[in-house]
Amino acid sequence: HSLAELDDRVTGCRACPRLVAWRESVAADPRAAFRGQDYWARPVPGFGDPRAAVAVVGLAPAAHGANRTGRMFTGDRSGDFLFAALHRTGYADSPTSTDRDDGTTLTGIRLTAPVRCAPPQNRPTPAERARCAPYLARELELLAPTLRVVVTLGAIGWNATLSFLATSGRAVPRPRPPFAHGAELFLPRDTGRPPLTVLGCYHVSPHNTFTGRLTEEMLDDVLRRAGEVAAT
Ligand code: DU
Repeated sequence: HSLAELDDRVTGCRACPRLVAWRESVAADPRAAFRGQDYWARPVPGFGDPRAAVAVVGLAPAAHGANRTGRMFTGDRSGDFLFAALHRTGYADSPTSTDRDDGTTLTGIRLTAPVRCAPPQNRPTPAERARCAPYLARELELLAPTLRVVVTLGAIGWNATLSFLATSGRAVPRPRPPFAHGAELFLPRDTGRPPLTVLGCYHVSPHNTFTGRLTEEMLDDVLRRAGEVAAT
């Protein structure tokens, strides 16, 4: 099936009782600034170009961010930092993404995550991650004809991506290379599949961006590197 069909399946998922309860309880108790808004309160599908050469794999929706707006990396400070960078580096036609109907589009890149529901304390359990993993796997398979680079934001995205690639028969080294900012894992062409590069980048959360652990320049460099690799 298609990405649109996958998005529909993701959006209707109720597989994890704890996450269903959490995403709905957050919606029932909106932040003061968002009072009166209808929270999305459902799993969040990927967003962006269905023929992307680059995928960005984050962690999970934020309770008052993507769980509110229904679009990946939209409605919180992590997303603001990422979309500004996507605009500076030419992937986004707008420096902001505020809600799922704002008309913002991405070219050459698609944003996704290994977990689609906002988890309590931003911490999905291993069982929740395992139940959600097939959605990322299917999304990356559907993107495979055009995909050349996966930018992983943080160790969870890195590990989820490497797990998928190893399971799908790609030559992921053992032991697995650990996540690091600036890490690059190159997987050569095999059995007709084009080469694929995985890039590690610190997550765009305020925890990293407010402290200067991840600067605008560092993120722009990773996104430009992704474009450069995708073009080779
Ligand atoms: O309706 P649609 O053309 O399938 O687009 C759905 C959604 O994806 C829309 O909000 C724009 C976004 N999108 C994008 O960002 N880049 C593309 O190349 C195509 C669609």
